[in-house]
Amino acid sequence: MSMFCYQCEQAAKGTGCTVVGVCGKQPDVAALQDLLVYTMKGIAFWADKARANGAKDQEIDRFMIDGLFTTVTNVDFDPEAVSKFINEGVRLRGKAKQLAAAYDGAVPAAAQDWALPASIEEQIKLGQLHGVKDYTVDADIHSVREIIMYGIKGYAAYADHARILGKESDEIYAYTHKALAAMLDDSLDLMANVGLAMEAGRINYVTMELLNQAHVEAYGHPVPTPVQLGTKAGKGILVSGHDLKFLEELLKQTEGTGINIYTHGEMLPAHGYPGLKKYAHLVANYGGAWQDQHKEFAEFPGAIIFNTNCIQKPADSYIDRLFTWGLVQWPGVKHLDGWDFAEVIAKAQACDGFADAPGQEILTGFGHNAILGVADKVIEGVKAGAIKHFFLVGGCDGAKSGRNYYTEFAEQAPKDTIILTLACGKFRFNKLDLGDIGGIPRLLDVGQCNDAYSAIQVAVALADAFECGVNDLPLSMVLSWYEQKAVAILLTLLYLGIKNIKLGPSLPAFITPNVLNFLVENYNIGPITTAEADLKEILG
Ligand code: FSO
Ligand code: SF4
Repeated sequence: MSMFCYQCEQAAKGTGCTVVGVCGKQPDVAALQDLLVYTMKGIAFWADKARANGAKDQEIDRFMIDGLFTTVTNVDFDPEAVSKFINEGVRLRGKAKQLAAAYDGAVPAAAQDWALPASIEEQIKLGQLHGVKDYTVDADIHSVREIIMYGIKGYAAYADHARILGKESDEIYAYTHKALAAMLDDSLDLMANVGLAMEAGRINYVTMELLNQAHVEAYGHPVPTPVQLGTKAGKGILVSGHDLKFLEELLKQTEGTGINIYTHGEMLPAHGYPGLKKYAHLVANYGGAWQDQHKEFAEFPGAIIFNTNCIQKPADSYIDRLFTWGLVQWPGVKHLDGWDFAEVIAKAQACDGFADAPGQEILTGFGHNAILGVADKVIEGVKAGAIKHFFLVGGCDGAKSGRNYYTEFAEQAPKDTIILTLACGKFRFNKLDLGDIGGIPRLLDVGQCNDAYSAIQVAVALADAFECGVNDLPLSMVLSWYEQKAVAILLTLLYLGIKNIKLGPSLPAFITPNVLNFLVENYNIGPITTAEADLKEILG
């Protein structure tokens, strides 16, 4: 076995990638990411002890978030970049140990003073020893540890976006150290680990809330906004990822240049923010979800830049027009550090650009503020029987054919139901005309995956209005997962006590039968079947 990774829904054969990642991750990068995670557990051990003595360190705290986000699916494919992180991690492990000076108990291997080999080849060998297959506890505890690890990786992405907008929370850092340190403590039993997993759900909620605050303070509450799917005459830059601050800076730097900015994938909801939509050259959304990038990027006659996942192996047809920024990296793709986008702008100027070809318009911008702004109408609709049920059909998209389920679900949902959606899975059905109920569109795009926070606010407000619990509302969650941010969101929903979630297109490879039973017994979580059967079951 040259590698082992099973952190995402694409895990080969439903069990794990062992030769090369289905995502394109090579065994060398997999081993280096494993070594980085191992290094971070060592840092966490000391940082947690240091915090118990009241000693905190901003450099260490921020490093952990960046390091974890780096190992999320479809983010960093560059061995040199991951190796740099490990080097830095070993230095910070020493710093954390110094801060925890008074400790003289037992020290787990990851936190000891192991030296990092200078060559990347030797680092890869070391990484191969410390992957997820290397565990000393029973399989169920290991499974829960992996759930926690992926939940933390997921919220690390959101914490990174929030920090870029100037928002940090010590609660997030404290839990991250505590939970990673707990992964080195074999004395913790299964239920202690389950408790830590629920806490990861709470911390993800805190992180999504922080990011929501950061977005709203910077750009205002999203408002319902039509988004053009066609093209406009002129040069263009396509922005993929989740980072709104990046988009704002690019919009500022391209103002008056004649370059039009197009959003891709999870950047679509950016069109709903007053502070971003005010730029006239933010013209349209181009293409569908991340897994269609090969075909769509080849046809985009401009520069393309990723500011977060999901990047795929670039094709020769567009690699010279492709850029990465932030933590996303692919060997051979031009990476930009900092906030000067002159190179992307120059590339866009040198490309052909588009002709005018207006297309369909779709709606976005239904954050909780917008939906709750018409709460009276919604509540009246439910009371009068015009709205029978709400569905949250949200989550990630991916390449598997079983994901047609979500399109069929949206198509077959009865006309007296409303569908809230978020994240990139929406591209399966967001061009359908589902009509409206008394002026309220039947399909409401709440935003990015992190805007699960907004969907939760809507659910809680409805529960308050009807004086019941969220589980008693005529609301069902039908979720699609792909990578670790979805794990974080699922943990949040479980932490909030939400039951009866349907999950697809397949269940995670890192969940053992016993852990799955626990989730079924306590939360009645279940796999999707067919749209027809699930709708029938939900609607009785
Ligand atoms: Fe999708 Fe990719 Fe937003 Fe993920 S673009 S799959 S869950 O990174 O984060 O929804
Ligand atoms: Fe496989 Fe997913 Fe891991 Fe990539 S991230 S190696 S596709 S399990």
